Amino acid sequence: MHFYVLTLFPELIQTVVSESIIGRAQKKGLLSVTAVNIRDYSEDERHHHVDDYPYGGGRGMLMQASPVVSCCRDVLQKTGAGTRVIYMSPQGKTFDEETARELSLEENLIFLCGHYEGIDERAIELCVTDEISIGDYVLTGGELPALVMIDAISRLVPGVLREGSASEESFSGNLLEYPQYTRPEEFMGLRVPEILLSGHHENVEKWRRKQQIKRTYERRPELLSGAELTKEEKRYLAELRKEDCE
Ligand code: 4HQ
Repeated sequence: MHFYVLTLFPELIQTVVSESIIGRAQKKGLLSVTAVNIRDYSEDERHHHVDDYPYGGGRGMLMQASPVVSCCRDVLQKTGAGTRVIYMSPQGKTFDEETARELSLEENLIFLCGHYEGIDERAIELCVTDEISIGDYVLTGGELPALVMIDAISRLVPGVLREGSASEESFSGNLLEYPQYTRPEEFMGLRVPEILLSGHHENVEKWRRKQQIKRTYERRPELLSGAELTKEEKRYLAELRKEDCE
């Protein structure tokens, strides 16, 4: 899997990657992250400017279409014309685990990161295949969202995590995680649930599933419609709902 990040802040990308599990995966040869400096494609040979004032007025500066499109085409020449180009923007579809899974099947991905007030719409029209948001809030640049996506996608690439840990966690299966405990058995008067000390593996698994269902019901009930529950688990959920009505 090869990620290309088109940005005005290439060092920010490289620093985060080198300090994380993604960097370790890169060393193992499982993936690569290449930051491409849009400024290197500036038409302004004197000052390497890549931004200008918006037509029609308004606050701030916009990234110009030309350096963005040149930069993007340069990368597409390497990766192939069919490569998906993702523009990070609050106007996009909200990123989730399903999208991460789908994108993890691609050989190459290009992330376009805007700064200032955004990018000239024509560059988006000409280059972008997917517009994606990481959530309903406004950031100063697309770099952190691109890194969030790269992190979520990378952990799904075989070999990046140890076997099994990517599939069992929150959102695979549409249930939240169960609570976890490590030593000591008692901390500030709070004991580890007795069942976890019992050594009875089957009962532990049942307890954990119930905890997942309870948490999801309490905190993110809208996820439950996408969860696959056994007959017994459905009965437990019905019990929780009934208790709530009382
Ligand atoms: N941006 N999810 C970059 C975001 C954002 C988000 C605002 C994108 C500023 C320049 N991107 N522009 N939320 O807030 O992806």
